[in-house]
Amino acid sequence: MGYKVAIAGATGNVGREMLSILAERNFPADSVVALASRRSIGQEVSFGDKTLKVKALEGYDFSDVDVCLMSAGGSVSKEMSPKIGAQGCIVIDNSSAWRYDQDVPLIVPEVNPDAIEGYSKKNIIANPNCSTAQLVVALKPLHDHAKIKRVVVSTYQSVSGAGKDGMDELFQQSRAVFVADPVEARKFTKRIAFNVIPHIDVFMEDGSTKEEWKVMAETKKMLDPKIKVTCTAVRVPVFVGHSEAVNIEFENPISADEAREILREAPGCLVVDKREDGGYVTPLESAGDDATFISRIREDQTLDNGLNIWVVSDNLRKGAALNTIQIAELLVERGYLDRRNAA
Ligand code: 11C
Repeated sequence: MGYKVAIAGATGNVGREMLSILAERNFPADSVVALASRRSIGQEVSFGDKTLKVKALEGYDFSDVDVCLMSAGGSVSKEMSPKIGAQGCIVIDNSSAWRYDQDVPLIVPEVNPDAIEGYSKKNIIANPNCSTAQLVVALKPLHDHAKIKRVVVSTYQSVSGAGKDGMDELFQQSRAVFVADPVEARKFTKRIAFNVIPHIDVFMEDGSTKEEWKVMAETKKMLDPKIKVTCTAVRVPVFVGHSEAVNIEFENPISADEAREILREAPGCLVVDKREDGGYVTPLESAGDDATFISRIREDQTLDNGLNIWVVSDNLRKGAALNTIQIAELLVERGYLDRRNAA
């Protein structure tokens, strides 16, 4: 027997991706319901070769739903997830609303699968920020081998991280530049077409941005609270695929060759690292793929035990929808979706 799955926020970038990945991976679902805000009622979304009509999230009865994949934004999740969880349905939330709650596990299945056991405190599991997900997939196997002390990350984040409006703005501005129309910036603070913007999410008191803080806080929660992390997060005019230049300082020695071998064997990682023209992955090539690609692996001669790596992944997949569905698969594997049916 399969499960009943709800997708909340089914009309957004990530919700649509969730539907397509559920179908692609043959998730054992008997039925899938697409939910969104009232203004989307009646819209249609694709699920494999089927079309689903969107229903209202507000007021939906979750008492016979096994798992809700939530990508409806932080404030909706804050309000709705506890109510859904109280009906016995496990929520896997893609927003930042629950990630830092100590009673909510924050999970990347390749990194900290056992932490999922804590789901039952609130029946909520958090999915990390896209830039953290791909980072920890690459860091985990290296940390296991040589113990990471400090990480310095510079991100190059695509506009799809800011939703459909972000993608539309890059498209419209690029077009406007070519036809010499006035260029308007609405979603981003400055022009993103043919530019880069060192600002994602709100500013914090210490001058960093919330996106930079998230990378630090989430890496510590999932990987190791002792690791020091500092980040500069930058928006770039790329539609899909986040990239990261990562400098890592280790406690123990690790060579570039060892790191390459370790990463080749690591779950979720795909090493493309030829020291020649084009022998690395760019975000364009990562779009539509599940892997976290690692390139440009080299020793940092300015540190005793240091490496530089380049990490690229599709932010809508591993950074959001794919990771959420991998968490749902982990719930199935561990029998946690069967508990209610057994009760
Ligand atoms: C961006 N990383 O690229 C953000 C999007 O906390 O889930 C995801 C925000 C989050 O703008």
